Amino acid sequence: MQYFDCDKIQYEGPGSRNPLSFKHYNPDELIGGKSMKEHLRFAGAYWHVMRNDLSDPFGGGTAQMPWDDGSTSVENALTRVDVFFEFLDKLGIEYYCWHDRDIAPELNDLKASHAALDTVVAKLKDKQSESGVKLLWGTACLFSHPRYSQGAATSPDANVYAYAAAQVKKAMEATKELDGLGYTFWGGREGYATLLNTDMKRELDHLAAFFHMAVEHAKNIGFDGPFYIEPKPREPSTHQYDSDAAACLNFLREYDLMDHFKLNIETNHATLAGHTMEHELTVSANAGMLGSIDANRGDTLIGWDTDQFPTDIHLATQVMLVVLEMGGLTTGGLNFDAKRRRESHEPLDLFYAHIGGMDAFARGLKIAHAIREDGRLAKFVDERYSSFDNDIGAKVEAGTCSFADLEAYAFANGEPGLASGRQEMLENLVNEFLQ
Ligand code: XUL
Ligand code: CO
Repeated sequence: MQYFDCDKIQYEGPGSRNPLSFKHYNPDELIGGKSMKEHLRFAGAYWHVMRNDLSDPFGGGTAQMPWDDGSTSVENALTRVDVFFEFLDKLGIEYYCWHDRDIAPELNDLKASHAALDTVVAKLKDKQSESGVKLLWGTACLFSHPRYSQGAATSPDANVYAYAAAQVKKAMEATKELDGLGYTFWGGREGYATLLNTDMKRELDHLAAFFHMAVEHAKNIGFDGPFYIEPKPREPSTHQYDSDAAACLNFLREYDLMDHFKLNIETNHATLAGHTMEHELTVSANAGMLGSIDANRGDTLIGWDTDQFPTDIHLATQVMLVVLEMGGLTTGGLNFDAKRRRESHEPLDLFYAHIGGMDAFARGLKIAHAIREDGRLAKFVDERYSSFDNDIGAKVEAGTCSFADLEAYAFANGEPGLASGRQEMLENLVNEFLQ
């Protein structure tokens, strides 16, 4: 049984005019001694590929999903597994991510939901071993059900908190069962709408306690992959606690969780936070905490999380510059947390969307590698800070001088002859490689 009306997508090179081919993503091509697929570690998002019906606040779903009977039955969930693995195979995507409720239905009571999850996980396990596909990360959906409308691990209600913990415990066990490489917390409703009804300190203490219990449970079940926190500043909450990379790092440091967590940085979340993606990636990488990436993009004309496919080659280049600089992704990958536009409702649109994202990142990788090989950009930055390499600057970096030393130096040195930052020249340099 074939669910998608296309063959396996092949690399045909930049000259191809076949929209169902890769023009740049050539999985085994070596870039700097490592294959493209090892650099990029693409992952498919179960929630967007299989469960997103493309509804929006103004209208219902448009997506054609002929394989889906629309029910919450376990049989329907099992069929989706076949569809999803055919999809991954045809695109040559080797990793995937899920929320518990994407892969299996939420039923009337928690035990029944757990049992449904077990059934689907058993099938996923078979499919993984047949295909070699790996689970990049699992997560629990702690934001759709009305019980979580006021938060999960930051709910004011301990009964909701316990329910969320039970769900995460089970989702971690499912992740472990599937040899998942990581486990993600996106704090869907972990935030607030108004401080008038919110005890922020208590909520954050509860969230930290929740994470510490997750760390303890990981030890109990032998799950050694990292936990990821995925920052996002708003939507659905007015203010979300994990608002950006710096806020997450501060939280993890404050509550002594740095050793067990890394960050999963998403492009459209970065821009909602008023940052560029490369800013968020750099903040994370500088702290040794860049774990994984949710690859998508926003729309400058729309102020919310549009989760569009990343087709911007300049943006992909910026991302890959940071990834290459930190020595590559290890447990993490590039997860397409991205959805088609509502108008792109045919199953084949899922292919065009992912082909575009994969090709954009393949180009970004090649360009970023070329920029690094060329070396002019890095050399400029090195030279820009070279006054900190010797003399007074070196003493500052070594922590061996005082304000008095600096004052004496400034008296003797006179007015500094500051060099240009050369932003435009460097933008032109990057554009040389984007041809
Ligand atoms: C929501 C979002 C999530 C997380 C996983 O904006 O990005 O899909 O990636 O819960
Ligand atoms: Co995401």
